[in-house]
Amino acid sequence: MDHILSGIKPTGQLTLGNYIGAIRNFVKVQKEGDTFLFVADLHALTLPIEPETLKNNSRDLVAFYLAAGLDPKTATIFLQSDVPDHSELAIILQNYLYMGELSRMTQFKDKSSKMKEEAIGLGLFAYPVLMAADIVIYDSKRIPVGEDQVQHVELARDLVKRFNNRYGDILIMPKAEMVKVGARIMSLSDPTKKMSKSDPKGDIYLKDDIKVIRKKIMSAVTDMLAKVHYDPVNQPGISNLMTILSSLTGKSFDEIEKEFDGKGYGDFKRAVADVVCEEISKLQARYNEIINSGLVDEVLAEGAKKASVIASATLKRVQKAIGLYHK
Ligand code: ATP
Ligand code: LTN
Repeated sequence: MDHILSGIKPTGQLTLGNYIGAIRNFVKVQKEGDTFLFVADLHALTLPIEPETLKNNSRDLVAFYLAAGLDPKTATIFLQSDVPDHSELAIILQNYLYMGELSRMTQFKDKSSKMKEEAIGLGLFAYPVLMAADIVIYDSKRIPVGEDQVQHVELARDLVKRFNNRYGDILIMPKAEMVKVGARIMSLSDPTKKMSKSDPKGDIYLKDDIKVIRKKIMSAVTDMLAKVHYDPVNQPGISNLMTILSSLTGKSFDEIEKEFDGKGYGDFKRAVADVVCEEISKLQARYNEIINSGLVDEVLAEGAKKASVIASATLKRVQKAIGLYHK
């Protein structure tokens, strides 16, 4: 069975983008292989975060994984920091990724461009090294992610090629996969920018009050063209709402265009709001049952045990291959 792996960093409140681009897809694919889903808490440290916030976000993320339908009997759910082998492997792998390629990563450029040089941590720069370690340590073949993370998976592929050329067939080649519709949900207030949890403008949070969500959708930025039509260049706002609607209902863009032919944006936005609010209400109801039930800690303890078995075997294999004595 193929190994499937992904993670989300607990940097903030989960957004509708995280849900559509990542979590819902995890739920869909979990039965198609041996699935490993983790909370990338070490990655969350790459930008300043309060200890309490990190803790709460991590717990929340697991509760949302479960609320969305991830089954701990099917998928191994754990905290990255509970399996220290990731970090040990990253220390080794950092020697096979280079400054030039790391500095070309879009995420690094985006995040560091807003910072003073003196404040850019090494962890932010080396982010893809740890991410590559996360991936290869489970012999993962399929990596379901949103569009913004594909570049990091591509870099992990370069690393595997480089490493295997030097040492033989030691690491498994991973491949990123994205949902067909919704791999890049845009901000509702600026539909040329990605919706992301560290940028509160135009986000829909999974924990938002349902009334607030409705309001946000009803006031989403659109255009003057008065036509529900999929055209991300000229109608980015409408196209983004169509993407959200299509991904949650399974309706094609054609069907949506026909359904709203001759209708105003108000009607269209109401329809989008109805669907999003229904989906998130259900999610919140399950989340509320889970968050204080003790289930999160049970799942994490079990998950770390299962993950460690595979992680330590891969780490040994790598250590041996590169000539670490005594391994
Ligand atoms: P941050 O703002 O802290 O960088 P983020 O909201 O971009 O965080 P990540 O933790 O980087 O989220 O991503 C978790 C997963 O969700 C990844 O697979 C990522 O590609 C996906 N994802 C994030 N934002 C979106 C989006 N707007 N549309 C679709 N998928 C997304
Ligand atoms: N960088 C990812 C989180 C992440 C990840 C991974 C995803 C860390 N390690 C390994 C897939 C595979 C993000 O969502 N920002």
